[in-house]
Amino acid sequence: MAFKSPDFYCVDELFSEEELLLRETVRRFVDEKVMPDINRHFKDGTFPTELIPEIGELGMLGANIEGYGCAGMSNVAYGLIMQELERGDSGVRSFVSVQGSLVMYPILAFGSEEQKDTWLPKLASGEAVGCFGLTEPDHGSDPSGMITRAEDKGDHYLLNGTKRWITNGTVADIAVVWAKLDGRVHGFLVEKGREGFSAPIIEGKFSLRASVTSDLILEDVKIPKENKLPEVSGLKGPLSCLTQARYGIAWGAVGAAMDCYNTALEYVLHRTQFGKPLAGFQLVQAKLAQMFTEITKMQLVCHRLGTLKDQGRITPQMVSLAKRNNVYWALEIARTARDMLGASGVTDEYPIGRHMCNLESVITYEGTHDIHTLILGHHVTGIPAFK
Ligand code: TGC
Ligand code: FAD
Repeated sequence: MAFKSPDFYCVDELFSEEELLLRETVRRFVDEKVMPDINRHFKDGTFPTELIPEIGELGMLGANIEGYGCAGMSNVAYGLIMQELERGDSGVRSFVSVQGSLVMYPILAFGSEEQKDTWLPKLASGEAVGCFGLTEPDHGSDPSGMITRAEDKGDHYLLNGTKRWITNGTVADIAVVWAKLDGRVHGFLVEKGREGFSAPIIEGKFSLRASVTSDLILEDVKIPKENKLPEVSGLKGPLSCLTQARYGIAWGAVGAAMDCYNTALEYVLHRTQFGKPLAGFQLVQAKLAQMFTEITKMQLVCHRLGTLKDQGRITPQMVSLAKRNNVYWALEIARTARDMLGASGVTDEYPIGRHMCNLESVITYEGTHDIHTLILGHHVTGIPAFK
Protein backbone atom coordinates (compact mmCIF):
# COMPACT_ATOMS: atom_id res chain seq x y z
CA MET A 1 0.00 0.00 0.00
CA ALA A 2 1.39 3.48 -0.92
CA PHE A 3 2.58 5.48 2.10
CA LYS A 4 0.33 8.33 3.17
CA SER A 5 1.72 10.87 5.61
CA PRO A 6 -0.37 12.13 8.52
CA ASP A 7 -1.53 15.66 7.65
CA PHE A 8 -3.85 16.83 10.43
CA TYR A 9 -3.15 20.57 10.01
CA CYS A 10 -3.37 20.44 6.19
CA VAL A 11 0.33 21.23 5.83
CA ASP A 12 0.17 19.75 2.32
CA GLU A 13 -1.76 22.86 1.29
CA LEU A 14 1.35 24.90 2.08
CA PHE A 15 3.50 23.08 -0.48
CA SER A 16 3.56 24.05 -4.16
CA GLU A 17 2.40 21.56 -6.78
CA GLU A 18 6.02 21.08 -7.83
CA GLU A 19 7.04 20.30 -4.24
CA LEU A 20 4.24 17.75 -3.85
CA LEU A 21 5.16 16.12 -7.14
CA LEU A 22 8.77 15.88 -6.06
CA ARG A 23 7.67 14.34 -2.75
CA GLU A 24 5.68 11.69 -4.63
CA THR A 25 8.67 10.91 -6.84
CA VAL A 26 11.02 10.47 -3.88
CA ARG A 27 8.34 8.56 -1.97
CA ARG A 28 8.03 6.09 -4.85
CA PHE A 29 11.82 5.81 -5.08
CA VAL A 30 11.98 4.96 -1.37
CA ASP A 31 9.14 2.42 -1.58
CA GLU A 32 10.44 0.72 -4.69
CA LYS A 33 14.22 0.98 -4.34
CA VAL A 34 15.14 1.57 -0.69
CA MET A 35 12.61 -0.44 1.31
CA PRO A 36 12.98 -3.83 -0.40
CA ASP A 37 16.68 -4.22 0.46
CA ILE A 38 17.34 -1.95 3.42
CA ASN A 39 17.14 -4.68 6.08
CA ARG A 40 19.80 -6.70 4.29
CA HIS A 41 22.09 -3.66 4.13
CA PHE A 42 21.41 -2.87 7.78
CA LYS A 43 22.26 -6.48 8.75
CA ASP A 44 25.37 -6.58 6.57
CA GLY A 45 26.53 -3.12 7.65
CA THR A 46 26.69 -1.87 4.05
CA PHE A 47 25.45 1.25 2.28
CA PRO A 48 23.29 0.58 -0.81
CA THR A 49 25.82 2.03 -3.27
CA GLU A 50 23.74 0.63 -6.16
CA LEU A 51 21.25 3.47 -5.50
CA ILE A 52 23.77 6.31 -5.94
CA PRO A 53 23.33 6.83 -9.73
CA GLU A 54 19.53 7.07 -9.40
CA ILE A 55 19.81 9.38 -6.38
CA GLY A 56 21.98 11.58 -8.61
CA GLU A 57 19.64 11.34 -11.62
CA LEU A 58 16.68 12.39 -9.51
CA GLY A 59 18.57 15.57 -8.58
CA MET A 60 18.80 14.78 -4.86
CA LEU A 61 22.53 15.54 -4.46
CA GLY A 62 23.03 19.23 -3.70
CA ALA A 63 19.37 19.65 -4.67
CA ASN A 64 19.14 23.23 -3.37
CA ILE A 65 22.29 24.40 -5.19
CA GLU A 66 21.97 26.45 -8.40
CA GLY A 67 24.22 25.61 -11.37
CA TYR A 68 27.11 23.12 -11.73
CA GLY A 69 24.67 20.36 -12.74
CA CYS A 70 22.58 20.74 -9.55
CA ALA A 71 18.78 20.80 -9.49
CA GLY A 72 18.40 24.32 -7.97
CA MET A 73 15.30 23.34 -5.96
CA SER A 74 13.77 25.39 -3.14
CA ASN A 75 14.87 24.66 0.41
CA VAL A 76 11.38 23.38 1.18
CA ALA A 77 11.68 20.90 -1.72
CA TYR A 78 15.11 19.88 -0.43
CA GLY A 79 13.58 19.32 3.02
CA LEU A 80 10.87 17.08 1.58
CA ILE A 81 13.56 14.95 -0.09
CA MET A 82 15.22 14.52 3.30
CA GLN A 83 11.91 13.63 4.95
CA GLU A 84 11.12 10.95 2.40
CA LEU A 85 14.63 9.46 2.41
CA GLU A 86 14.73 9.17 6.18
CA ARG A 87 11.34 7.46 6.14
CA GLY A 88 13.33 4.79 4.32
CA ASP A 89 16.46 4.87 6.47
CA SER A 90 18.55 7.52 8.25
CA GLY A 91 21.63 6.09 6.52
CA VAL A 92 20.30 6.96 3.08
CA ARG A 93 19.37 10.47 4.21
CA SER A 94 22.80 10.80 5.82
CA PHE A 95 24.50 9.94 2.54
CA VAL A 96 22.59 12.69 0.75
CA SER A 97 23.05 15.19 3.63
CA VAL A 98 26.79 14.71 3.74
CA GLN A 99 27.24 14.92 0.00
CA GLY A 100 25.06 18.02 -0.43
CA SER A 101 25.45 20.00 2.79
CA LEU A 102 28.88 19.02 4.02
CA VAL A 103 30.84 18.50 0.80
CA MET A 104 29.14 20.38 -2.06
CA TYR A 105 28.09 23.35 0.09
CA PRO A 106 31.63 24.22 1.35
CA ILE A 107 33.04 23.83 -2.16
CA LEU A 108 30.29 26.12 -3.47
CA ALA A 109 30.50 28.66 -0.65
CA PHE A 110 34.24 28.69 0.00
CA GLY A 111 35.89 27.05 -3.03
CA SER A 112 37.74 28.47 -6.04
CA GLU A 113 36.05 28.43 -9.47
CA GLU A 114 38.38 25.59 -10.43
CA GLN A 115 37.40 23.54 -7.37
CA LYS A 116 33.71 24.13 -8.13
CA ASP A 117 34.06 23.17 -11.80
CA THR A 118 36.10 20.08 -10.98
CA TRP A 119 33.98 18.67 -8.19
CA LEU A 120 30.40 19.95 -8.12
CA PRO A 121 29.10 18.32 -11.34
CA LYS A 122 30.61 14.94 -10.40
CA LEU A 123 29.24 15.14 -6.86
CA ALA A 124 25.79 16.17 -8.18
CA SER A 125 25.56 13.15 -10.48
CA GLY A 126 26.93 10.74 -7.90
CA GLU A 127 29.94 9.94 -10.09
CA ALA A 128 32.04 11.11 -7.12
CA VAL A 129 31.32 10.65 -3.40
CA GLY A 130 32.51 13.03 -0.70
CA CYS A 131 32.99 13.09 3.07
CA PHE A 132 33.46 15.79 5.71
CA GLY A 133 36.14 15.44 8.38
CA LEU A 134 35.66 17.66 11.40
CA THR A 135 35.33 15.39 14.45
CA GLU A 136 38.46 13.89 15.99
CA PRO A 137 38.94 11.13 18.56
CA ASP A 138 39.47 13.71 21.33
CA HIS A 139 37.39 16.60 19.92
CA GLY A 140 33.71 15.99 19.16
CA SER A 141 31.33 18.59 20.56
CA ASP A 142 34.21 21.06 20.81
CA PRO A 143 35.90 21.04 17.40
CA SER A 144 37.80 24.22 18.27
CA GLY A 145 40.36 22.02 20.04
CA MET A 146 41.18 20.01 16.90
CA ILE A 147 44.70 18.64 16.62
CA THR A 148 44.85 18.05 12.85
CA ARG A 149 47.41 20.42 11.40
CA ALA A 150 48.38 21.80 8.01
CA GLU A 151 51.91 23.12 7.53
CA ASP A 152 52.84 25.49 4.73
CA LYS A 153 55.81 23.93 2.95
CA GLY A 154 56.23 26.56 0.27
CA ASP A 155 54.79 24.86 -2.82
CA HIS A 156 52.44 22.50 -0.91
CA TYR A 157 50.73 21.85 2.45
CA LEU A 158 51.52 18.88 4.68
CA LEU A 159 48.55 17.46 6.62
CA ASN A 160 48.76 15.39 9.80
CA GLY A 161 46.03 14.17 12.13
CA THR A 162 43.12 11.79 12.64
CA LYS A 163 39.42 12.36 12.07
CA ARG A 164 36.85 9.96 13.55
CA TRP A 165 33.24 8.95 12.87
CA ILE A 166 33.33 10.21 9.30
CA THR A 167 30.28 9.27 7.20
CA ASN A 168 31.21 7.90 3.74
CA GLY A 169 34.95 8.15 4.62
CA THR A 170 35.99 4.76 3.23
CA VAL A 171 34.04 5.15 -0.02
CA ALA A 172 34.75 8.84 -0.64
CA ASP A 173 36.66 10.12 -3.65
CA ILE A 174 37.17 13.48 -1.95
CA ALA A 175 37.38 14.46 1.71
CA VAL A 176 36.79 17.98 3.00
CA VAL A 177 39.24 18.00 5.91
CA TRP A 178 39.30 20.79 8.49
CA ALA A 179 42.73 21.47 9.95
CA LYS A 180 44.61 24.26 11.71
CA LEU A 181 47.09 26.28 9.70
CA ASP A 182 49.04 28.73 11.87
CA GLY A 183 46.41 28.29 14.61
CA ARG A 184 43.36 29.01 12.41
CA VAL A 185 40.91 26.46 11.01
CA HIS A 186 40.94 26.00 7.21
CA GLY A 187 39.31 23.53 4.83
CA PHE A 188 41.35 21.29 2.53
CA LEU A 189 40.30 18.97 -0.29
CA VAL A 190 42.04 15.62 0.07
CA GLU A 191 41.57 13.20 -2.82
CA LYS A 192 41.38 9.45 -2.29
CA GLY A 193 44.69 7.73 -2.97
CA ARG A 194 47.01 10.49 -1.78
CA GLU A 195 50.11 9.02 -0.18
CA GLY A 196 49.75 8.88 3.62
CA PHE A 197 45.95 9.16 3.51
CA SER A 198 43.76 6.20 4.53
CA ALA A 199 40.14 5.80 5.64
CA PRO A 200 39.55 2.55 7.55
CA ILE A 201 35.95 1.64 8.28
CA ILE A 202 34.63 1.69 11.88
CA GLU A 203 32.97 -1.65 12.68
CA GLY A 204 30.52 -2.63 15.41
CA LYS A 205 27.82 0.06 15.18
CA PHE A 206 24.32 -0.91 16.28
CA SER A 207 23.05 2.30 14.68
CA LEU A 208 23.21 3.69 11.11
CA ARG A 209 24.38 0.29 9.95
CA ALA A 210 23.36 1.05 6.36
CA SER A 211 25.89 3.88 6.32
CA VAL A 212 29.67 3.74 6.09
CA THR A 213 31.46 5.39 9.04
CA SER A 214 35.24 5.73 9.06
CA ASP A 215 38.40 7.16 10.50
CA LEU A 216 40.46 9.47 8.28
CA ILE A 217 44.16 9.05 8.93
CA LEU A 218 46.51 11.70 7.58
CA GLU A 219 50.23 11.00 7.88
CA ASP A 220 52.41 13.59 6.15
CA VAL A 221 49.89 13.95 3.33
CA LYS A 222 51.16 16.37 0.67
CA ILE A 223 48.39 18.60 -0.69
CA PRO A 224 48.86 21.07 -3.55
CA LYS A 225 48.31 24.71 -2.59
CA GLU A 226 45.22 24.91 -4.82
CA ASN A 227 43.45 22.27 -2.65
CA LYS A 228 42.84 24.73 0.21
CA LEU A 229 39.36 26.27 0.24
CA PRO A 230 40.38 29.90 -0.35
CA GLU A 231 37.33 31.81 0.81
CA VAL A 232 37.06 30.96 4.52
CA SER A 233 39.10 30.69 7.68
CA GLY A 234 38.04 30.10 11.26
CA LEU A 235 35.49 27.77 12.80
CA LYS A 236 32.59 29.50 11.10
CA GLY A 237 33.64 27.62 7.92
CA PRO A 238 32.75 24.13 9.17
CA LEU A 239 30.00 25.42 11.47
CA SER A 240 28.13 27.03 8.58
CA CYS A 241 28.20 23.68 6.76
CA LEU A 242 26.67 22.11 9.87
CA THR A 243 23.82 24.60 9.73
CA GLN A 244 22.96 23.31 6.23
CA ALA A 245 23.11 19.68 7.29
CA ARG A 246 21.16 20.23 10.52
CA TYR A 247 18.39 21.84 8.47
CA GLY A 248 18.04 18.63 6.42
CA ILE A 249 18.16 16.46 9.54
CA ALA A 250 15.23 18.36 11.08
CA TRP A 251 13.13 17.37 8.05
CA GLY A 252 14.52 13.85 7.92
CA ALA A 253 13.45 13.17 11.49
CA VAL A 254 9.83 13.77 10.46
CA GLY A 255 10.09 10.96 7.92
CA ALA A 256 11.43 8.43 10.44
CA ALA A 257 8.76 9.49 12.96
CA MET A 258 5.97 9.11 10.38
CA ASP A 259 7.08 5.63 9.45
CA CYS A 260 7.13 4.55 13.12
CA TYR A 261 3.75 6.16 13.82
CA ASN A 262 2.04 4.66 10.75
CA THR A 263 3.46 1.22 11.50
CA ALA A 264 2.32 1.33 15.13
CA LEU A 265 -1.16 2.61 14.23
CA GLU A 266 -1.67 -0.14 11.67
CA TYR A 267 -0.46 -2.72 14.18
CA VAL A 268 -2.69 -1.71 17.10
CA LEU A 269 -5.76 -1.48 14.85
CA HIS A 270 -5.31 -5.15 13.96
CA ARG A 271 -3.75 -6.71 17.05
CA THR A 272 -6.35 -8.02 19.51
CA GLN A 273 -5.72 -8.59 23.23
CA PHE A 274 -8.25 -8.97 26.06
CA GLY A 275 -10.98 -9.38 23.42
CA LYS A 276 -10.56 -6.12 21.48
CA PRO A 277 -8.06 -4.32 19.24
CA LEU A 278 -5.19 -2.71 21.16
CA ALA A 279 -6.23 0.59 19.53
CA GLY A 280 -9.37 0.54 21.68
CA PHE A 281 -7.48 0.89 25.00
CA GLN A 282 -7.04 4.34 26.53
CA LEU A 283 -3.34 3.90 27.29
CA VAL A 284 -2.67 3.01 23.66
CA GLN A 285 -4.73 5.94 22.41
CA ALA A 286 -2.78 8.30 24.68
CA LYS A 287 0.44 7.15 23.00
CA LEU A 288 -1.03 7.62 19.53
CA ALA A 289 -2.38 11.07 20.43
CA GLN A 290 1.06 12.18 21.62
CA MET A 291 2.84 10.83 18.54
CA PHE A 292 0.29 12.42 16.21
CA THR A 293 0.55 15.77 18.01
CA GLU A 294 4.34 15.83 17.89
CA ILE A 295 4.46 14.88 14.19
CA THR A 296 2.04 17.72 13.42
CA LYS A 297 4.25 20.18 15.35
CA MET A 298 7.38 18.86 13.63
CA GLN A 299 5.79 19.33 10.20
CA LEU A 300 4.87 22.93 11.01
CA VAL A 301 8.35 23.72 12.35
CA CYS A 302 9.91 22.33 9.16
CA HIS A 303 7.63 24.15 6.78
CA ARG A 304 8.16 27.48 8.54
CA LEU A 305 11.93 26.94 8.77
CA GLY A 306 12.09 26.05 5.07
CA THR A 307 10.10 29.14 4.13
CA LEU A 308 12.43 31.34 6.19
CA LYS A 309 15.44 29.67 4.57
CA ASP A 310 14.00 30.32 1.10
CA GLN A 311 13.55 33.98 2.13
CA GLY A 312 17.14 34.17 3.43
CA ARG A 313 15.96 34.84 6.99
CA ILE A 314 17.12 31.69 8.76
CA THR A 315 19.60 31.76 11.68
CA PRO A 316 21.75 28.89 12.99
CA GLN A 317 19.80 29.05 16.27
CA MET A 318 16.49 28.52 14.46
CA VAL A 319 18.01 25.44 12.88
CA SER A 320 19.24 24.21 16.27
CA LEU A 321 15.71 24.45 17.66
CA ALA A 322 14.34 22.35 14.81
CA LYS A 323 17.12 19.74 14.86
CA ARG A 324 16.91 19.39 18.64
CA ASN A 325 13.14 19.19 18.83
CA ASN A 326 12.48 17.00 15.82
CA VAL A 327 15.16 14.41 16.45
CA TYR A 328 14.22 14.20 20.14
CA TRP A 329 10.57 13.54 19.28
CA ALA A 330 11.37 11.18 16.43
CA LEU A 331 13.38 9.09 18.88
CA GLU A 332 10.63 9.23 21.52
CA ILE A 333 8.08 8.20 18.87
CA ALA A 334 10.31 5.34 17.70
CA ARG A 335 10.74 4.08 21.27
CA THR A 336 7.01 4.34 21.98
CA ALA A 337 6.13 2.62 18.70
CA ARG A 338 8.59 -0.14 19.51
CA ASP A 339 6.83 -0.71 22.82
CA MET A 340 3.39 -0.76 21.18
CA LEU A 341 4.40 -3.67 18.96
CA GLY A 342 5.42 -5.77 21.95
CA ALA A 343 7.87 -8.52 21.02
CA SER A 344 7.27 -7.89 17.30
CA GLY A 345 8.86 -4.50 17.85
CA VAL A 346 12.28 -6.03 18.43
CA THR A 347 12.40 -7.87 15.10
CA ASP A 348 13.26 -6.64 11.62
CA GLU A 349 9.83 -7.68 10.34
CA TYR A 350 8.95 -4.06 11.16
CA PRO A 351 11.10 -0.96 10.49
CA ILE A 352 10.74 0.56 13.96
CA GLY A 353 13.75 -1.05 15.67
CA ARG A 354 15.97 0.04 12.79
CA HIS A 355 14.70 3.64 12.95
CA MET A 356 15.06 3.63 16.74
CA CYS A 357 18.71 2.51 16.60
CA ASN A 358 19.47 4.93 13.76
CA LEU A 359 18.03 7.87 15.63
CA GLU A 360 20.46 7.24 18.51
CA SER A 361 23.17 8.43 16.10
CA VAL A 362 21.07 11.23 14.67
CA ILE A 363 20.50 12.67 18.16
CA THR A 364 24.29 12.59 18.70
CA TYR A 365 25.71 13.77 15.40
CA GLU A 366 25.53 17.27 13.98
CA GLY A 367 25.55 18.63 17.54
CA THR A 368 24.23 16.46 20.36
CA HIS A 369 20.83 17.21 21.87
CA ASP A 370 22.54 18.92 24.81
CA ILE A 371 24.82 21.03 22.60
CA HIS A 372 21.71 22.37 20.85
CA THR A 373 20.18 23.00 24.28
CA LEU A 374 23.23 25.11 25.11
CA ILE A 375 23.07 26.93 21.75
CA LEU A 376 19.46 27.88 22.51
CA GLY A 377 20.34 28.74 26.12
CA HIS A 378 23.07 31.06 24.83
CA HIS A 379 20.62 32.65 22.39
CA VAL A 380 17.99 33.23 25.07
CA THR A 381 20.26 34.51 27.84
CA GLY A 382 23.25 35.91 25.97
CA ILE A 383 25.46 33.84 28.30
CA PRO A 384 27.49 30.99 26.73
CA ALA A 385 27.50 27.93 29.02
CA PHE A 386 29.58 25.59 26.83
CA LYS A 387 32.70 25.86 28.99
P1 TGC B 1 31.66 30.12 18.36
O1 TGC B 1 32.65 31.07 18.97
O2 TGC B 1 30.24 30.10 18.84
O3 TGC B 1 31.61 30.37 16.77
C1 TGC B 1 32.76 30.48 15.98
C2 TGC B 1 32.35 31.22 14.71
O4 TGC B 1 31.40 30.43 13.98
C3 TGC B 1 30.13 31.12 13.88
N1 TGC B 1 29.09 30.07 14.08
C4 TGC B 1 28.32 29.60 13.11
N2 TGC B 1 28.22 29.91 11.81
C5 TGC B 1 27.33 29.23 11.08
N3 TGC B 1 26.55 28.24 11.58
C6 TGC B 1 26.65 27.88 12.87
N4 TGC B 1 25.89 26.89 13.36
C7 TGC B 1 27.55 28.57 13.70
N5 TGC B 1 27.89 28.48 15.02
C8 TGC B 1 28.82 29.42 15.23
C9 TGC B 1 30.16 32.16 14.96
O5 TGC B 1 29.34 33.24 14.63
C10 TGC B 1 31.63 32.55 14.99
O6 TGC B 1 31.88 33.37 13.86
P2 TGC B 1 33.01 34.53 13.93
O7 TGC B 1 32.85 35.25 12.63
O8 TGC B 1 32.66 35.35 15.13
O9 TGC B 1 34.31 33.82 14.07
O10 TGC B 1 32.30 28.68 18.41
P3 TGC B 1 32.53 27.71 19.64
O11 TGC B 1 33.89 27.10 19.51
O12 TGC B 1 32.19 28.40 20.94
O13 TGC B 1 31.48 26.55 19.29
C11 TGC B 1 30.25 26.52 19.73
C12 TGC B 1 29.56 25.15 19.50
C13 TGC B 1 29.73 24.23 20.68
C14 TGC B 1 28.08 25.51 19.34
C15 TGC B 1 30.08 24.44 18.21
O14 TGC B 1 31.38 24.06 18.36
C16 TGC B 1 29.24 23.23 17.83
O15 TGC B 1 28.22 23.38 17.13
N6 TGC B 1 29.64 21.99 18.24
C17 TGC B 1 28.99 20.78 17.80
C18 TGC B 1 29.92 20.05 16.87
C19 TGC B 1 29.18 19.33 15.78
O16 TGC B 1 27.99 19.54 15.54
N7 TGC B 1 29.88 18.49 15.04
C20 TGC B 1 29.28 17.85 13.90
C21 TGC B 1 30.34 17.18 13.05
S1 TGC B 1 29.79 16.73 11.42
C22 TGC B 1 28.66 15.52 11.67
O17 TGC B 1 28.27 15.17 12.72
C23 TGC B 1 28.13 14.92 10.46
S2 TGC B 1 26.94 13.69 10.69
C24 TGC B 1 26.42 13.71 9.12
C25 TGC B 1 25.49 12.73 8.69
O18 TGC B 1 25.85 11.55 8.56
O19 TGC B 1 24.32 13.16 8.37
P1 FAD C 1 31.33 14.24 23.12
O1 FAD C 1 31.53 15.60 22.59
O2 FAD C 1 32.47 13.60 23.85
O3 FAD C 1 30.03 14.24 24.04
C1 FAD C 1 29.71 13.15 24.91
C2 FAD C 1 28.53 13.61 25.80
O4 FAD C 1 28.91 14.76 26.54
C3 FAD C 1 27.28 14.00 25.00
O5 FAD C 1 26.14 13.63 25.72
C4 FAD C 1 27.37 15.53 24.96
O6 FAD C 1 26.09 16.15 24.81
C5 FAD C 1 27.97 15.82 26.32
N1 FAD C 1 28.65 17.11 26.34
C6 FAD C 1 29.71 17.53 25.58
N2 FAD C 1 30.04 18.79 25.88
C7 FAD C 1 29.17 19.21 26.82
C8 FAD C 1 28.97 20.44 27.53
N3 FAD C 1 29.73 21.52 27.28
N4 FAD C 1 27.99 20.51 28.45
C9 FAD C 1 27.18 19.44 28.68
N5 FAD C 1 27.31 18.24 28.05
C10 FAD C 1 28.30 18.14 27.14
N6 FAD C 1 31.62 13.90 12.43
C11 FAD C 1 32.17 14.46 11.32
O7 FAD C 1 33.00 15.35 11.42
N7 FAD C 1 31.79 14.03 10.08
C12 FAD C 1 30.88 13.03 9.88
O8 FAD C 1 30.57 12.69 8.75
C13 FAD C 1 30.31 12.41 11.03
N8 FAD C 1 29.45 11.36 10.89
C14 FAD C 1 29.00 10.70 12.01
C15 FAD C 1 28.27 9.51 11.84
C16 FAD C 1 27.86 8.79 12.97
C17 FAD C 1 27.12 7.51 12.80
C18 FAD C 1 28.14 9.28 14.26
C19 FAD C 1 27.65 8.54 15.47
C20 FAD C 1 28.87 10.43 14.42
C21 FAD C 1 29.33 11.15 13.30
N9 FAD C 1 30.15 12.28 13.43
C22 FAD C 1 30.70 12.88 12.31
C23 FAD C 1 30.62 12.70 14.75
C24 FAD C 1 29.60 13.49 15.55
O9 FAD C 1 29.43 14.77 15.05
C25 FAD C 1 30.05 13.51 17.01
O10 FAD C 1 29.87 12.21 17.51
C26 FAD C 1 29.30 14.53 17.85
O11 FAD C 1 29.62 15.84 17.46
C27 FAD C 1 29.58 14.37 19.35
O12 FAD C 1 30.93 14.26 19.62
P2 FAD C 1 31.50 13.03 20.53
O13 FAD C 1 30.94 11.77 19.98
O14 FAD C 1 32.96 13.19 20.59
O15 FAD C 1 30.84 13.25 21.95
